[in-house]
Amino acid sequence: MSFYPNIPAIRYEGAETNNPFAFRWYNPEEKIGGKTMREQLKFALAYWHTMCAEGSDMFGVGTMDKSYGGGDPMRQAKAKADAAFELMEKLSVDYFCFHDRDIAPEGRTLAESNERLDEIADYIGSLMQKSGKKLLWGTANCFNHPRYMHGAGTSPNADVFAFAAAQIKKAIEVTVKLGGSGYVYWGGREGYETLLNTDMGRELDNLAYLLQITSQYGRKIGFAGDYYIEPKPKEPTKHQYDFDAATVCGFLQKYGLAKDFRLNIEANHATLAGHTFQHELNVARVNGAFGSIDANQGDMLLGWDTDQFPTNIYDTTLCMLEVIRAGGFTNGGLNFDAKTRRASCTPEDIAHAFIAGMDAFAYGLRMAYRIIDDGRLDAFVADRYSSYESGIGKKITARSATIEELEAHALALGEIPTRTSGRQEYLENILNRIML
Ligand code: XLS
Ligand code: CA
Ligand code: CA
Repeated sequence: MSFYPNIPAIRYEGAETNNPFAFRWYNPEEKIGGKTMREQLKFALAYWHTMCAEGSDMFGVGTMDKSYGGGDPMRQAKAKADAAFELMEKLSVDYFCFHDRDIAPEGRTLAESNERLDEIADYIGSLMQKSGKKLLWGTANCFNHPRYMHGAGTSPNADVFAFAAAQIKKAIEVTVKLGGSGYVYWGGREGYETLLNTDMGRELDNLAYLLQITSQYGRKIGFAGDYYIEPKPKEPTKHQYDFDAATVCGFLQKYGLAKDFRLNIEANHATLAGHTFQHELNVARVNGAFGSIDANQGDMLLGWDTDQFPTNIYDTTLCMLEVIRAGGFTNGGLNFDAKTRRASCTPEDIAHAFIAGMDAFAYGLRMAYRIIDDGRLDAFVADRYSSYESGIGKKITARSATIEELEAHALALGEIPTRTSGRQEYLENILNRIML
């Protein structure tokens, strides 16, 4: 039985094709930079958006049918898994990501939820074996249920903290069982609305403790992949603790978690933090914390998390440039944490959304290598800092310059000789010339 009879298997047909159900830029087996595009890009399907979200918003109910034939919730969960694997196969998407509650419905008790999760995880495990699809990362949904209304690890209620720890323990077990290469902590409601009722110091200490004990447990049961924190500045809470990449790196260092955690950078969250996607990736990289990516885009005219499929080829190009400079993905990949618009309500819309996102990133990968091969941008930056390669600059670079030496050097300089241009517009021209 097919859940997507109108979606054909999507193949690469090249830039000239007019077939709306074909890739123009994503050619999975083509080698670029010594690796296949499939290996370089590691696309993943986000179970919650693609398989679960029905298009509801604050003003209206769902517009899409994601009931997979309906009936008992466990039957539906299995049908949903069948549908997910059919879709991944047709789209040539090799990985997927899920929250515990996306794949199996929550039960009346934690024990019942765990049993359901085990049953569906085993079912998904058998589909993975048959298809060769892999789990990029798992996570726990510790933000949807009303028990988490004041946070999970940052809840003022210790019982809620314990419940969250137990839920995450189970989600890590399932991730390990399915061979996941990552585990994500997105701080759903880990933040606050008003300091009138909030002890921020205690909440941050507790959050760090939750990460410590759950991540250590994962190592104990054999999790060898990466833990990621996914920064986001706001929504649902006004002040999310994991505001942006820089904030999270500081947090990880303060609590001794930097060795074990990397970042999962989401494009739309960068926008909400007032940063570019590239900035967030760069911050992760220079802190040795680059890990994985939630690939989507926001709308620059809207102040919320629209989670749109990415189509902006400048952003995908500059993103892939950062990924290459970080040495490429190891355990991470490009997860389409994105959904079709509420008014795009057919399965075919989902296919077009994935094709658009995959082609935009494949194009970005091609352009990123073109930029590197061209060499002008790298040469410009190297030249801009060349004063650090000789004389006093070399001593600064070697951290051997004394303050007295620097003073003597400065006194001898008189006026600093030239105003040098940063040549931004010249460089923007180069970027366009390489890309167009
Ligand atoms: C929400 C987040 C979330 C995480 C996983 O804005 O993007 O979906 O990626 O919990
Ligand atoms: Ca995300
Ligand atoms: Ca988002």
